[in-house]
Amino acid sequence: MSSLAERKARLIVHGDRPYNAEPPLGRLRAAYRTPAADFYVRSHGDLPDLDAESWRLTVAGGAGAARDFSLHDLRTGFPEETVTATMQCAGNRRADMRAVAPVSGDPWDAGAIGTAAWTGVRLGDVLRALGVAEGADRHVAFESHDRVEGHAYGVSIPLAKAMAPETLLAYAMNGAPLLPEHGFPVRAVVPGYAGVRSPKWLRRLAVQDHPSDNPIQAGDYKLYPPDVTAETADPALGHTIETMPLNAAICEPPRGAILRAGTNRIRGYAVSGDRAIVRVDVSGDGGRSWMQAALEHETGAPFAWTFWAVDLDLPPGEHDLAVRAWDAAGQTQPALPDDTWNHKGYLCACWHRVRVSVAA
Ligand SMILES: Nc1nc2c(c(=O)[nH]1)N[C@H]1C(S)=C(S)[C@@H](COP(=O)(O)O)O[C@H]1N2
Ligand SMILES: [Mo]
Repeated sequence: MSSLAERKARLIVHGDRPYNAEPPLGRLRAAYRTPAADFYVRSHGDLPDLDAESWRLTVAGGAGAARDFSLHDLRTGFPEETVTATMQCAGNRRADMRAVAPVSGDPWDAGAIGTAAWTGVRLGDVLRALGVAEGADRHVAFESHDRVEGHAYGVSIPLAKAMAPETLLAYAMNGAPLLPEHGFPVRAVVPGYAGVRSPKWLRRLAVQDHPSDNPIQAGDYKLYPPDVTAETADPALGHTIETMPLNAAICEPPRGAILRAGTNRIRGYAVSGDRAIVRVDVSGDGGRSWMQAALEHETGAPFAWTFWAVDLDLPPGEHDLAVRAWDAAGQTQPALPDDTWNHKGYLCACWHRVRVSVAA
């Protein structure tokens, strides 16, 4: 295994402490399953250094007393499941929103996303074994080992999503133990939801009748209207970001590329929280005309992204490439970042545009 420093050197680093980094888009598009070393890292505090042998997960809120599980208990007590799913930060593509007006947070390009085969046990299997009753208006609140401004990192998800078959307590990514920066030894994987709801470095979880009151859940990762500012934002009125919207990005060629005249292959990804991608349109003229891309999607992986590719015939000159995807409900993406601008820069899902020039 490479060192964290070696992996860091492969990525575009937005910050060292906390460590936040994303891969170059060409490399992101190179494999349907993103190698762990190329997978974006989003952390809010220092990376905890945990030992798999002594690690325990406390689970509370079932029929009886709270119980502790070792990694061995999880692996031997429940069937192993693998789910290929995309993880995406709510701040993915924030840089495009920042071009409209200032926003808070790191200026992620379109690389705060990745897809992996996650292996672990179903969270629902663990909860059912503890006698957790399914019911409306209940939540699973998680607590992690990392600390963010004096608190343990904590988020929650609705109990129904925790019980869904795709939601895992994962200990492996693409067949290898989780890397330290991706949540070793055990993290939650909540497919279709913003990455923030997939806590890494788990320590405790509890079934309760209210969402987590941790600041990450109660205060952050809320979607606000455009007139709300950092000063006027009331988290109680913001929409809690869970399922991710339809999105797409051009990964190749990169912004500013100089291409040869003639046929050029344009490639990227499209993704939607929980709906299928049915069509991807690509434009070589800023959205005046569109061509349909060929789609590549893994069967049996409803929460994984769709890869797309199209050959465009581009004459010499400057060109604004653009992409927009369509989902199974016949919906598509807003044209401009202005349409959904918010001061936190979340859920930037407008047409992705890449300016290139074609040499004469
Ligand atoms: N404990 C903990 N879990 C966490 C975070 C964190 O800072 N601490 N960041 C969240 C966010 S915002 C995202 S987008 C994903 C990123 O997962 P990755 O770093 O493995 O790509 O982890 C989530 N889980
Ligand atoms: Mo995130």
